[in-house]
Amino acid sequence: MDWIQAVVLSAVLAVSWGIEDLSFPPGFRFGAATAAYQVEGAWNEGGRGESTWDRFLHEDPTRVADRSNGDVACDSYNQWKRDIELAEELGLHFYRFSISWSRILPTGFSNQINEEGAHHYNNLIDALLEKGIEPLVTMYHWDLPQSLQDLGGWTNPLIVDWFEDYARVLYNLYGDRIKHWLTLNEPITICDVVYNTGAFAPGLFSPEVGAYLCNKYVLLAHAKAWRLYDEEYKPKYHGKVSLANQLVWFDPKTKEDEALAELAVENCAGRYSHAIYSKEGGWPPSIEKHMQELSLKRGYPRSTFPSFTQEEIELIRGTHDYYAFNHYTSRIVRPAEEGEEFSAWPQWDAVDLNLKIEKGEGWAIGASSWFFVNPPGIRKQLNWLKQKYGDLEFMITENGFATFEGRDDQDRIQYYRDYLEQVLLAIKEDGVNLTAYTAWALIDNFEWTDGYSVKFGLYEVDFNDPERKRTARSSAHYYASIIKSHSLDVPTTHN
Ligand code: PSG
Repeated sequence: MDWIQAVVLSAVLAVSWGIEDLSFPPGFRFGAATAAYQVEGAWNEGGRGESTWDRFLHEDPTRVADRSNGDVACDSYNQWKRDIELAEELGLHFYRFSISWSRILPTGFSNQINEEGAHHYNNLIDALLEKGIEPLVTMYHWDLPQSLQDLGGWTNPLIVDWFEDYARVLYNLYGDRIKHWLTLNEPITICDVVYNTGAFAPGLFSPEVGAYLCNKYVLLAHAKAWRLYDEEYKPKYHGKVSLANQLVWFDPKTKEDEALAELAVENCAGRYSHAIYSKEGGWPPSIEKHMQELSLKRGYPRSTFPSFTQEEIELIRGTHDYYAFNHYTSRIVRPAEEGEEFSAWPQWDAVDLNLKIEKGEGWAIGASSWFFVNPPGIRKQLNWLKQKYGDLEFMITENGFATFEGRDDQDRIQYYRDYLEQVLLAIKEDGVNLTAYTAWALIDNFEWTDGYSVKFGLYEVDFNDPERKRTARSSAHYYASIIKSHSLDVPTTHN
């Protein structure tokens, strides 16, 4: 065959079977993640204040499937050295963890810094750096100080300032050593999951008002924390600050459903991206219009979906140094049929969108009720973001698979392989500037309302053992071999 045929053939092969060169670009980085409430335990040790998740689960244990809570969790507050050993074993370039707000500021406010808590994260950060592992810090992964919740939490506009004060404390304590910050983990969970269902702490149900107030204040809180860093800390520390969005991908069921699927993507991704990353700022116009009309239809005399002032639009616009997102799953979108209940993500806004989301045919499922496997979704999501917001630096800050018990987790290996292949395609075929990938999670942990029954860890944790012994799963060996060879061209048989 001549060279033209050879080029055509290799292009066809690349498209139909993935790519031949399975190596990651030089400089591409691999990490793994956890979050404070899910792993630390020690809920009342070392001067830590009460958080919303403590209160929520102490008040009513039936809120979690197995009636468990994060009081002890993986005991990582005491066993952080062991966690770092695991990170080292995997060969991680970075470890993403979150800081417990009430461990640093027991009153929620920065009038009083808990030295013991501050010391804990100093130890963790220094020990990681000693091993050459970058600490990537999430400032807020859902464990709000209860004291601030008592004042209205994310529906009180003053939280924008409280969060900025907390961010300042963190920048002062750790800014000299942290190069990547995430202000907030998953605004969609902080606001929409919380107020649409009441299933997450603080257990309030206010989908038509509370969720929307929260939508606005999380964006302002992020923006203020970003600007504070940009003005006062970036000149000396040169770090980067972003937030981690949770993005579910939506595919249209048929060609006719494309506009509907686009609306679903905008409702999930655009809701917390447009204000920050788009050129014009503010809410995505299609979503703002829909929400305002919806409020009036619901009988409110004015829209319950808060608009932004021009000043607020300017405050939020451009507050990013990279685009970070967590991605696990996809949905198929079609119009709801006569008499059929609507569904969306976030759920509450499905009303009037005439929209139904469901599992795609042939998609595998994970151990969590929401977990549908569709690897091409991650590539489409990256392309959508690039097309919408430009050629940004992207980082995947969570991706991983939910299983039940078992150490030889071939299904998790398959998930990582297939999603990482799509990641490679996005980088190599589509030219997406993706610089990092994070596995959720380093270790099994408290999986919110699923408790300890659903496992995400590369390492198994024995929750019956007072020492919370950690043991590598097959997927840990697999992930380590990918990192070591900097390529997906490694055997998937590991045990
Ligand atoms: C992520 C994605 C969905 C639901 C929940 C999450 N989804 O697509 O429907 S939560 C997210 C979180 C972390 C969790 C992890 C696994 O940041 O704390 O443990 O993913 O659920």
